[in-house]
Amino acid sequence: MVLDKLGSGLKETFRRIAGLGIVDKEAVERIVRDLQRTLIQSDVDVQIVLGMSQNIKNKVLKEKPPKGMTIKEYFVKTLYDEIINLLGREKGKLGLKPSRILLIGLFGCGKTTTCGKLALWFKKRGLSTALVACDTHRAAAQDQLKQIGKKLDVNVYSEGKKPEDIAKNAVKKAKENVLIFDSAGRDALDRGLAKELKNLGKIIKPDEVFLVIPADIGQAARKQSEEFNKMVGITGLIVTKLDGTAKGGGALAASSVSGSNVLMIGVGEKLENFEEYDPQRFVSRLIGYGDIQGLLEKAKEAGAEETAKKLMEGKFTLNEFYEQLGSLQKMGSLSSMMNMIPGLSGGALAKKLPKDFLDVQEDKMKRWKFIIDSMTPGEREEPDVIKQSRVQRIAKGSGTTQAEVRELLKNYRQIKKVLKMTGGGKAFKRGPLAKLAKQFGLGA
Ligand SMILES: Nc1nc2c(ncn2[C@@H]2O[C@H](COP(=O)(O)OP(=O)(O)O)[C@@H](O)[C@H]2O)c(=O)[nH]1
Ligand SMILES: [Mg+2]
Repeated sequence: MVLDKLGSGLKETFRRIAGLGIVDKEAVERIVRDLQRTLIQSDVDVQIVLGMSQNIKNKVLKEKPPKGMTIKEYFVKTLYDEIINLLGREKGKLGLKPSRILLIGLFGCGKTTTCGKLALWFKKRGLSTALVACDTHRAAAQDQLKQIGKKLDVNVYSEGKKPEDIAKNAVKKAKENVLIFDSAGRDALDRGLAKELKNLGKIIKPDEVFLVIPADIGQAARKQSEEFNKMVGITGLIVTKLDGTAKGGGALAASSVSGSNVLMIGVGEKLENFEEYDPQRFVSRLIGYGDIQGLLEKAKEAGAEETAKKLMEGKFTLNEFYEQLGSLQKMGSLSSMMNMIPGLSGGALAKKLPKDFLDVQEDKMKRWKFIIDSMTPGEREEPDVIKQSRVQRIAKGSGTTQAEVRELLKNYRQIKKVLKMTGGGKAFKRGPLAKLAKQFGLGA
């Protein structure tokens, strides 16, 4: 499988998010550290990893999730989007028209094989195609291409001694719509290779010059792509051997910041193992978007479960309220739970929940906790006893204002009222909530 390790590492990260009780700063940072490890093992450049980590933290910890999304879902979505962003820019598209294509790259990167893959690609799509064997450096190179041509039943032009002559002859003779030129590699992009490729370019006048990059060079793909582009000019990248390396993620991430677009990927030695590169599709296959959807569903249930438990007990004092403050998304889940209750059209009850409460900011939650901490156990159990003089005392003791204490009490009462309207604990045994409770494994 392509990028096995990266895929399983990322899946694990998503699973961890789904399993989170509370999505707070510490949890986000812990998960981002896991993610960093996974990416660095895949040879993604450290600077890129750090930039991505910062993006994720900023979004999840500082931005408000879009409406109707819990913070956990938002975390999952943010991570998913960032991975797509990391691994690619745009979807690769190989034009299906008469064209001359020159493949370049270092020794063993997969040029000759990719020539065959391209020929098959065009042939399958109805374009007459031929190969041109311009690699005269390695003795067996032309034979290799001829064998591929034979397999595909396409012409292979090889007449001439020097690469330039072979190209010239082919351009003159060939009638095929698509001409694919193989070229020689080197250990490094030296001046000899640059000169040879420039000369070939002058004769061929290629519509496309594709640099072939093997995924196993990881993050070095960036430098290689930039060097080739500067010296000879390229129109796109083909990343090969994605099937056989743990560094593929690094190679794709590096390619995506190199300024050239990855058009095609090689995912095996066979000529059929060749695909257009669509980062979005690639990532959804890598991680399994179906799996992610499932995780999102689970995340929702996990949050709702504890709230449901409390409701079942029919108890909702400031102590329960305090516990719920521990996690934003739980109250978000409460509102989505309300929405699910049959007979409460359009989530009418959810609408009655103080909107403020559902969007409580982390900072506010902290202050509310201080306030409740300053109350006596009796006040927490029986908040109705909190009158003006107590409000004053509590505000002073918690370092907050009286308005804040009153705001908290108001929110608490509103939520309690909503819970009463749903029948509280009793409704879980009979009535509309029973079905829901069962779904959470809480029903009788
Ligand atoms: N696993 C795998 N091997 C590949 C892929 N592309 C090329 N190869 C192998 O890489 C080796 C070098 O390929 P070749 O086309 O001769 O490279 P060249 O020197 O650039 O022409 C060969 O053994 C190919 O079978 C690929 O996508 N996946
Ligand atoms: Mg070759």
